[in-house]
Amino acid sequence: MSDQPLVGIIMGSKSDWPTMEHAAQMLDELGVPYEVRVVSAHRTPDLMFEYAEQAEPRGLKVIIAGAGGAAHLPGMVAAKTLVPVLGVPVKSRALNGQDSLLSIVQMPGGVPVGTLAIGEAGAKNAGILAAQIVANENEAVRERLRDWRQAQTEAVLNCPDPRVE
Ligand code: RP5
Repeated sequence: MSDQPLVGIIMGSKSDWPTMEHAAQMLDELGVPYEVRVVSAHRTPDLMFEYAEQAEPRGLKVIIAGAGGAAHLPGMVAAKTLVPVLGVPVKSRALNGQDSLLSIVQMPGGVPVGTLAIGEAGAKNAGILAAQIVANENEAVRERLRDWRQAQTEAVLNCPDPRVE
């Protein structure tokens, strides 16, 4: 596979990275090329629109957008591109990410954002879901996803006693 990024991971602030790196880790594990950028809806609005407009011509197949608090980034990017946008609500300091979740999930009909869970699990699942979207046109990624799922299942089945590490 070429190194041309197929997934764009963007986030509103550097402070979102400890959450969003879980999406990147999944894409590393599944061998999906991606790029990572800080793109803020509020602090760099012009960059946000440019990123969204250029996503499709640059060959991105999925955008994972993480943001916290007044989390407008995923929705505003979705408004400017047909590339599917997965939104990750980052756990905010004030409201534990409930504000982020509601900001991202309550899109008006007609402009969808696929919203994941708050925090690390959401970022991890966004990485897996992005790989699944890429796998629709990429058999190698599909095979790696199949193996990864199988390994996850076996890890549970092989260790049914919760007291054993
Ligand atoms: C949002 O504001 C970011 O996505 C981040 O989660 C939150 C706080 O940003 P910082 O003040 O840490 O830069 O735009």
